[in-house]
Amino acid sequence: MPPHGTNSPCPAERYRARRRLAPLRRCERRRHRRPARQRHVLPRYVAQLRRHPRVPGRHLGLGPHGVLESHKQAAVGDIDGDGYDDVVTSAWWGGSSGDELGGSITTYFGGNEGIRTDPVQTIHQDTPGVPGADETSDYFGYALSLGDINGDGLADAAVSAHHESTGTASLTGSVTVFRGTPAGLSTSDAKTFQQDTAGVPGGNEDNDHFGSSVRLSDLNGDHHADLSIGADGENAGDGALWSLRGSSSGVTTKKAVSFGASSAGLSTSGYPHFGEGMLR
Ligand SMILES: [Ca+2]
Ligand SMILES: [Ca+2]
Ligand SMILES: [Ca+2]
Ligand SMILES: [Ca+2]
Repeated sequence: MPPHGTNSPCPAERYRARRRLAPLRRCERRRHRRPARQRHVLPRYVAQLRRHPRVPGRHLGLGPHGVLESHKQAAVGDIDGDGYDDVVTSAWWGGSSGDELGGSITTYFGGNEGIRTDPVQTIHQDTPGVPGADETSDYFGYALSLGDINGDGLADAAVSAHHESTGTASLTGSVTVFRGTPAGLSTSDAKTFQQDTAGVPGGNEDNDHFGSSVRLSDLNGDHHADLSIGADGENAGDGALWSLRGSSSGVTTKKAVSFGASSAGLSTSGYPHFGEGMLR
């Protein structure tokens, strides 16, 4: 039998011949034989990809070998409000470029052709406006979340440095909040929260690891993302969670609450590390 797709009758033609129906017109034969031609569509498309780099995922976005600098943490949200989700990654072990000691986060904007692999900005604790200082093993970016805290439609960011030491409290931890703007995450009005921050329950102690997990989500339905913070080292490894409310002026400590493993009904024998992780 000659190969299908040349002059051999297609199934529709054979059916009509058996039923003694009028033969297909030329355009109808062409349409019915299309499945045979489609066998060449994929190789042709691949060839076009090789010839023309200006395709989604290549010219502006991720190509087959495109890699965003990251380790463990990444968050997605529309930071600049253009309708395309953006990506923030973290390199909390010591920075993506090697010149940050305590970790950094990097923002990549999305567009109609995918995520742009050229970074918009990299932020660490020595970036002007960011509270604190860039020190070895702060683990800035260890936990990361995006959500619209102030309700302006632009995603804001919560970033923890859960090994931050403050005063005499070693590895007590902190969480910094950045406002989303059309130019990226604003550092001029960044705010850092710790257990010693006025209005936050608890106090800074060694090995609290405040910020072992963070999550921005609207818990009370007022269209402002609220900030949940875990501290897996609280009370010698029992762990605890904090909830700080979002508002039009950002995260507020008004009505902030915290609860530990025992108040959640969990056994505190051993080291439960309540708040070590958080559902995304
Ligand atoms: Ca965007
Ligand atoms: Ca620091
Ligand atoms: Ca916002
Ligand atoms: Ca809320």
